[in-house]
Amino acid sequence: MSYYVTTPIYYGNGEPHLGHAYSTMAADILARHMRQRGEDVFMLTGTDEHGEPIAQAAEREGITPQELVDRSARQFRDMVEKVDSTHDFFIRTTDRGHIDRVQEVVNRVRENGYVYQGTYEGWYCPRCADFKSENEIGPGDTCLIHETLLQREEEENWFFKLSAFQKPLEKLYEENPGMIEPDFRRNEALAFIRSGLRDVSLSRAKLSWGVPLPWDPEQVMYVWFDALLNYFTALSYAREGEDLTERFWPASWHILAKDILKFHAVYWPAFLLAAGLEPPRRMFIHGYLLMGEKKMSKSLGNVLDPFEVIERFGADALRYYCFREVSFGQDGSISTAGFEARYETELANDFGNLASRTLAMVGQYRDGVVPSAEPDPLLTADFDGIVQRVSALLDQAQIGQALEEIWVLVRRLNRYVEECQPWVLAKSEGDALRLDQVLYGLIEGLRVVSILLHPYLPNSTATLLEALGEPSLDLSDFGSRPGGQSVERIEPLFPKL
Ligand code: ME8
Repeated sequence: MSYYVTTPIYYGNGEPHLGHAYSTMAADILARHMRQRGEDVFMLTGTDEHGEPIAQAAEREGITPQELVDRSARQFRDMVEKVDSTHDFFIRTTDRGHIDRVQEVVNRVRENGYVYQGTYEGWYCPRCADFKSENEIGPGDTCLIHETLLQREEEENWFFKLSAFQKPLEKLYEENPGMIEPDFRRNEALAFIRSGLRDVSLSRAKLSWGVPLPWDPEQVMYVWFDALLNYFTALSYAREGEDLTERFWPASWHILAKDILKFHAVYWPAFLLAAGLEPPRRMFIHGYLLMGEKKMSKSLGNVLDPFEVIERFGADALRYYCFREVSFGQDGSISTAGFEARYETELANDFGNLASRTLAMVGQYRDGVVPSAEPDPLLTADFDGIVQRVSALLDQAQIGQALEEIWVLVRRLNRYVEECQPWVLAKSEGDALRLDQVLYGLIEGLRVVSILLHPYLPNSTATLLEALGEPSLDLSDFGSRPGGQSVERIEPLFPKL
């Protein structure tokens, strides 16, 4: 099966912060898990590099927009690499391949009769890059999101007949209830659509930093259409000399936060339908990482720098913490104190110690060779169906719940050590077979959870699996590997801070 997962493309005038890292890590966890299942996976992340705010930021700095986005793309690329994202392509909307494909698609939309010329008059927020409807305007003609003054705009440009898609979109979401997750976001999107869709500008006349309309190069594409199309265009040029569209379109999942729900749930499928293309299968709308009560955002200046966090805790800890602390789909507060607490109690103690202790005991009592034994029925029962449960949850992009399922077993293995007290069994020859069984069960349990945890903790699980003599990342049931392997002791996986 082919599996295609995307993140939003991040604004090329911003600096990466943990909120951006969050979406990319989420998509990466899904991608890694699906690869473990042997699926044909493509993951996409990247930067959104056109539009007015970028042109303005460049002007303020006295550099060209291209220079600005080159710098920003470097920072984002660096960030996604630091969080150990295994994306298959990093798209930039200034890529020639993207621009060419956008022009092709917009031509199709026009040929299909969904484009006309008109006069736009209304309120516009350059920071949202969004034309505001009546219910989106705050007191004193301000943007409800940025609390800044809106601009009154009047210009001749090209319109997209969004109104023609009101019924088709209603039908699409009614017939595909799982298309937007969580469910309350689907309801929000449907309510917006049912309240009536008005046509929207497809182009801007006063801007030059964008994709020119093929039939009227004086105008550039409205940046949201240009940006949304990245999910589609990337497939056409990500691999030189190969078009992956047939293989991967429509996307399995778009991952994004609620701030851009409207664009993804309304404009995006409408535009695809207008071009005669298939809409995406599903989108998952996650919440915000908050600092205290506030959204972490560049304009509020309360951002956690992922580079600093990784420097201190490591990428694994960051990936783990974000999906453990915050329920995926909801808003949730994060803090340095919270990082420290989970790092110590869960990563260092629950998981790291379990691994060190188990390997040390096999070293001490069995010369470093995993004993062959019948799996302990107590553990077999607890592990029963875990691979299926985690897979089913990740099929629904339930990243936090899947992690919780796995962690229950990490805790179970810790209790098992306490219950069985291998150090007592080791004292009497008569308990040798039981000790074999206990050590086998611990190693086997560690192996199964490490494989399942791999998408979350790619580095530490790779170290551990190597020490366990397990070369494969394929999902595997408890008890399916017989003993006999040599195992090695390891340094603490999560050293004390
Ligand atoms: O909106 N918590 O780009 P952007 C969680 N270019 N996620 C967060 C977050 C937070 N505090 N802050 C940002 C754009 N994000 C457009 C997108 S897509 C075709 C174009 C994540 O740089 C989250 O995924 O403002 C959010 O939707 C995205 O970054 C917005 O990134």
